[in-house]
Amino acid sequence: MLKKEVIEALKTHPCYDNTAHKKFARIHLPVAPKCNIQCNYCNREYNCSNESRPGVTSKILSPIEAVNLVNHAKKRIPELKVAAIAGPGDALANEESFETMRLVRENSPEMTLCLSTNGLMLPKYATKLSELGVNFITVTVNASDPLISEKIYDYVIWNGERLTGSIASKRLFENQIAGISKCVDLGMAVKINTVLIPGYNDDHIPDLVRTVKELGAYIVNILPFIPVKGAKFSNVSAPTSEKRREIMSLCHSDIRMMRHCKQCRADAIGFLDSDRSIEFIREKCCHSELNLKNFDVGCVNRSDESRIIAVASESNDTVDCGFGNANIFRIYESTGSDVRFVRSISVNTGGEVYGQPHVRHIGDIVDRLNDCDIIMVKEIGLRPRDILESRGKRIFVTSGNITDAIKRALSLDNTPYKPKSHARDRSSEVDS
Ligand code: CLF
Ligand code: SF4
Repeated sequence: MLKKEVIEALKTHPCYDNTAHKKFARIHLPVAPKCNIQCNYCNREYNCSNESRPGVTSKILSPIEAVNLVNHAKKRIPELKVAAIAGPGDALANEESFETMRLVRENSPEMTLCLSTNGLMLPKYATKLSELGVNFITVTVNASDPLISEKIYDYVIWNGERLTGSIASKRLFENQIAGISKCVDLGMAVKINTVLIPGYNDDHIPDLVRTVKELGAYIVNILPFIPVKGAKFSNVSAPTSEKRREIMSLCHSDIRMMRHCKQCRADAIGFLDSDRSIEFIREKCCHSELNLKNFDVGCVNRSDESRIIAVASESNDTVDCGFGNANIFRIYESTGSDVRFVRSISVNTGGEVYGQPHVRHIGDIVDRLNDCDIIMVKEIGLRPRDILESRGKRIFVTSGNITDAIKRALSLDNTPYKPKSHARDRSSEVDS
C-alpha cells in the first residue's frame, strides 16, 4: 500500500499523474554519469546540447552544485515540485545520487524526490532510498523473457564481473523483480518504463505489463525506442505511433498508463512540455555563470572572500593523509582570519592501492572535491595534482594542525576567487 505522503505527492507529480504535468514542474539533477549495464539502444557519448532524449546532459553536477541549482530553479519556477535523478547513467551506480537526495531533502523538504534506475542495484538500495525520502522510483524493464532481453542488453556488471547473454539478462530481471517488490512493500510509488523496440519486445510487452502489475507497480510508461548514432541498435527503426498506441491499448485495462512522457534529458528543468534547462545549465555553464559562489545549501554559505578547503585528515585536527589514501576529507570554509568546519566527505578507498580500481578511486575523489578551491594534503602524486590544478584548484602539501595550516595557506593565496567550469573531464583520467 502506498504511504500516506506518497498518495498526497502523487497529485503534484508531473509524470505519475495524467493531469499534474500541466500545473507542476520537475528538475532533473545530472549527478550520475556511470552505468552498470549496457543497453544496446544507449549511447551516452553522443551529447548534443540541442538533443532531447534520456541519457543526454550538457554537464555533470556535483551534489552541492545540484542543490544550488534546485534553489536557483525554485526561485524562477514556483511550480517546481519534483527533484529527480534520471541519469545520464544509472542513478544507483553513482554514490553521488544518495548525497544529492540527502542534501535536497535537507535543504528543500517540500520537494518530492524521484529517481530512475535500471533496477540492478534496487534490492540493495530500496530501503536506503526510502529512508532518504525518495518515494518515487522508475525502473526501466524491457523484457521478462531472458531470450528477448539477452538481445537488448550487451552486458551487466555484477559484483565486479561482466555478465553477458542469458546469465546477464536473468541477473538483471531477478534484481528488477526483487527491487520493485521491495519498493512496493516500503509504500513507494513504482513506475515501469519499457522501451518499445520493434522486432525485439513489441509482442512481449502485454505479458511484461501483467507481470509488473502483479508485482504492485503503480503505472507503466511505454516509450518509443529512439535510434541513436553509435549505439548497437542505431539501425533499428523507431516504432510508429500507431504501433505504440496499439500496444498501449492492449495494456491499459491491466494498469494505469502514462501517455504524456516527453523522453526528457538527464538535465531537463521545468514543465514536461517546455524544457527550460537552457536557462539554467546549458547557457549558464557555457558562460561560467552558474552561481557556484553563493551556495544556498544549509551547510555552505560562502562570501566572495571565503575559500572552501578540503583537508585530508584521519585524526580530525591534523593534516595527516595523502590524497590517494585518505578515507575522509574534512571541508572547511575560511576567509583567512576565521576557519569554519562545514562537513566531511567520505571516500572509501576500497582497499585497492594499485591498478585501474585505484585510478578510478582517484578520479572519483577529484570529482567529489569539485566545489573546493583548495586541497590540503600530506602528499599527492603528480597526475592528480595536474588534474586538480587544471580544474583551478590550489594544492597545499603540508602537515600539522588544520586551523593553523589553513590560515597559513590563505595568507599565501592571493589569487582572486574565480569560479571555474566544473564539468567532468574524462579525457584525462588520473592515476596516482
Ligand atoms: Fe524525471 Fe522520470 Fe521522475 Fe518524471 S521524467 S525521473 S518520473 S521526474 Fe517523466 Fe521525463 Fe518521461 Fe521520465 S516525462 S522521461 S517519465
Ligand atoms: Fe544507458 Fe540507462 Fe541502459 Fe545504462 S541503463 S546503458 S544509462 S539506457
